[in-house]
Amino acid sequence: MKYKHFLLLIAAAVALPSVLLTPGCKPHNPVSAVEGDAAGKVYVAPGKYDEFYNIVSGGFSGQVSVYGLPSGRLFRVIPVFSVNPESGWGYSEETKPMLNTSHGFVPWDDSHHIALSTTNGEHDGRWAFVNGNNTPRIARISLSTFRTEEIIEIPNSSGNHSSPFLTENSEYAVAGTRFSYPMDDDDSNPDVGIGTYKQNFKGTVSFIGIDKASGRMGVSFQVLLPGVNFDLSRGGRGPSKDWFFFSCYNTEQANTLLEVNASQKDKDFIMALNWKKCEEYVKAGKGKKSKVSYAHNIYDEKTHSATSTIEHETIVLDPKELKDIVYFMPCPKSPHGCDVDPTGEYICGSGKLAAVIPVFSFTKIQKAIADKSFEGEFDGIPVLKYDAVLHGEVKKPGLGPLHTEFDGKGFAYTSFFVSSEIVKWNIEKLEVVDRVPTYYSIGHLCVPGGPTRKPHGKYVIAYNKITKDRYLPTGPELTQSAQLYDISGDKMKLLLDFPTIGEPHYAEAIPASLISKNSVKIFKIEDNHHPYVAKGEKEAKVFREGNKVHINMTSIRSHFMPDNIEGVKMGDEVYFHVTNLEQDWDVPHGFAVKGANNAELLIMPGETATLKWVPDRVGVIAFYCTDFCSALHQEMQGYVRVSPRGSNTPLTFSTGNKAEPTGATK
Ligand code: K7E
Ligand code: CUA
Repeated sequence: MKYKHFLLLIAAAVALPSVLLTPGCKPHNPVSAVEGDAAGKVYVAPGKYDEFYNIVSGGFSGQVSVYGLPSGRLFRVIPVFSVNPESGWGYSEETKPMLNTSHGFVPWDDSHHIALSTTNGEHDGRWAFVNGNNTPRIARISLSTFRTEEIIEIPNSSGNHSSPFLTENSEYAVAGTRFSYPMDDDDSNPDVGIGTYKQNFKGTVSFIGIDKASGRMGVSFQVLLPGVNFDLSRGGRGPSKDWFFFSCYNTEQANTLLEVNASQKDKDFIMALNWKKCEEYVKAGKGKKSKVSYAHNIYDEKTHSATSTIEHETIVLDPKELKDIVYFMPCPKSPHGCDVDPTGEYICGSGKLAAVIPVFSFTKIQKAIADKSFEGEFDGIPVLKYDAVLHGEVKKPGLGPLHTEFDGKGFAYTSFFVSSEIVKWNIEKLEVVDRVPTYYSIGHLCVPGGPTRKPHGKYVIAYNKITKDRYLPTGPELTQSAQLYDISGDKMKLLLDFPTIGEPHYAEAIPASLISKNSVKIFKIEDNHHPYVAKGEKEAKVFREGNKVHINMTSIRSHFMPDNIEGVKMGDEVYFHVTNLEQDWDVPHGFAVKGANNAELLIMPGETATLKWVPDRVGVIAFYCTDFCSALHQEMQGYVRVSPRGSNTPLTFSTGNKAEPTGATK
């Protein structure tokens, strides 16, 4: 809800009419808002499937959630930047390295934007990318396993907000600094006065290369920029595919009370950046090496384990020297969204405090650059003339525009936070053709395929910041809310409210047919190369390495092998490496041991996962399967005997031995 107070105060500061001070507070009658056969349009009968996956950022939850459309049913929460004890994400030994950073283990982040991979500007159903704002990172999620496969930290950055938007063929994901800061090229953040913003603070945008075959990411190059706030971005497409566009605010370069001091100028900027040219300059050796340190974390499906490597170098381009890579375009006022239409010709800026929506023309931008139609420079970067690059302005569209999506039929849909509505307008003619209220104060919105060359259309979904009276009250904290509108006709029609997890910011929706056919059902046990795997019960074993006790354990309906372990002593570190031997879809086993101060394990068929446990008392401790896997799930249990330090209880293990446990020790 961060914009609420911001906009309220700003509204006061710029003396907008006081009617604006209560965004979305006017109670609408929720019943009268829906008409006709709305229920029939969202009803997905039992046993039937939804038409779209809706992949939604979790905001301050740090995760990503997956819903079906049109039903709004929640299918999955994918752990990304935040630990998730439910599945052991960030707690199991295999996944801990995924949350490593140059600051050490960071168990949380703030994720705002989803980018689904595209080929030729169209959804290809391979990966979802999502940004971590706070400790700058980008994560890549596989859309066949719905798991996070890779997380890369962004060096020379603070507040990774304009991220992880993609180029047309997913060559790069971008990462722009929201918070500029004093930056030296040896990765130091020097100890200078905060008041020296104008002299010392810098921004960067980074291009994170994505390998076509594997999806592996790497920091390809960074562009050093003036100290302003980079907010949002979009890659060009079609004719503009070599370019990237970023909205910039705080061109006042204020370092305090930004709500007032960064709202002084009538126009800030949209930055146009030619990434193809940058690529050429990097190849020609025009970049400078910068010493940095950033974590690069990869989850390997073969070993079911992640590794984290700290990398030490990036290449930085300086547009003060390389004059033809970056241009600023004036954009009214404090722009947030910066969205490119499906043709790639039009770039829409959404000035949070602007009374118009400016639409820029890519053709005109190219001409203005060729003609050197500059009104001056900002910190060494040429500023193009507003009139020379403008296609036109949508007049009086609403209040507090944030984001724009497209339906591929020549219409744009812009979210308005302050006037709490979605406004549909004609891109060519710049005319408003329809508006609907949102309940309340919409942030992002999503048209399926909206940011691609070929939108799938059909719906627009609003992700609202304020829920108020929409659901049964649950104390001071209410669920966040999404709303589904039908856009198949001339007029938008509200169909459905559905609650969401965390604070959704951007989301994408993609036809289910592009993803469901590739969904992984099991991991093949013969392909499991985990160092502590037991590929069958005969391979189960317990062995000691100093004070570490490794238990290579198997689980299958409905027992563990072994289920009786003796010879663990106080002072030992116990590693339960549990392999789920099932080769059947949807038969996970869980694992929990009393007093474990981290999490459970939830192990998929064919997978191995490890829980570290340091016993804190002598005795016989139970462990059990946490996932109701079979009729005899309640029988799926075992015991570990913990003896005093220095005792001579031999290390033994067994399953099904009614007498004394026996078994080889290593
Ligand atoms: Cu508008 Cu972080 Cu994309 Cu949220 S941002 S609303
Ligand atoms: Cu295995 Cu319950």
